[in-house]
Amino acid sequence: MTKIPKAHPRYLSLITREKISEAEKKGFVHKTGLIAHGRGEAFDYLIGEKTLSFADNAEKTAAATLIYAKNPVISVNGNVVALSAEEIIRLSKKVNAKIEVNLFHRTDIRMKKLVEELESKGAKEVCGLKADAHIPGLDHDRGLCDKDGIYSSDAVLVPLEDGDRCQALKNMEKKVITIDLNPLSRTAKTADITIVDNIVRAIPNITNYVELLKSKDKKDIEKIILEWDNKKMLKEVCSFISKRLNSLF
Ligand code: PTJ
Repeated sequence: MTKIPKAHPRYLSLITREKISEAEKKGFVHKTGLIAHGRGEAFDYLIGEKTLSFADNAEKTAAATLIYAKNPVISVNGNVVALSAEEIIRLSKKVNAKIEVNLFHRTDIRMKKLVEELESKGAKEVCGLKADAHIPGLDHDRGLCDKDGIYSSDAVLVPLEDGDRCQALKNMEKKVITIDLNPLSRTAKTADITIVDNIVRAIPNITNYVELLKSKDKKDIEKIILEWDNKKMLKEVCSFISKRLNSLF
């Protein structure tokens, strides 16, 4: 790994970039995952590289949704494992969610490597290898899933993907939460709850909210979920970005 001095003004961003680059060398991240990461970095710059109030609210609503769900699943791809494996495992244990590896560039080798990586870091039940079910309407490998994983879930966290799986999961009447720094992505616009934040900030904050909300009454949890307006939030994000850009210079 390239040595990055702590005093560098872009230290955190450069460390995260190194993580992705190392994970690509190990075969966890697909080479196009580097492009996906760059897209995320650009949007993170636009929001000021911090968790804004609309993201914090979305993270709270995501926590409520995962607590409320009977059978929640966290779907992970190469980038997600590279950046947030430990935090994903911690969250999955707090809300009793399964973790499922679901890849666009699916190969047996990548699937096995990612499952093993998660297990070596303490994940108990990692789905994805069976691929004994199919999400209707998807004619690429993201449609492959486990019957006792994503297929039978009622709520799915689908971070870092811009595509058509979110709509297909919604067609199956699942509640879909995404984490995507790009508020304009297809997934961001389709999900029930979109968290416009960097995954490295978002997952720990969702876990904190799970700890705060877990002891609340079911009615209070339902209220948080019912009050969420995703479209309104996305409009607020776009308006925030445009105002921020206008006031910078
Ligand atoms: O591992 P695979 O084979 O499943 O491949 C994964 C790809 C690269 C296909 C997947 O990451 C992908 O769908 O890439 P896209 O289409 O570029 O979408 C990724 C989305 O995640 C983009 O909208 C980015 O803005 C966003 N993003 C990237 N990095 C982060 C992020 N959002 C939050 N935090 C990040 N660190």
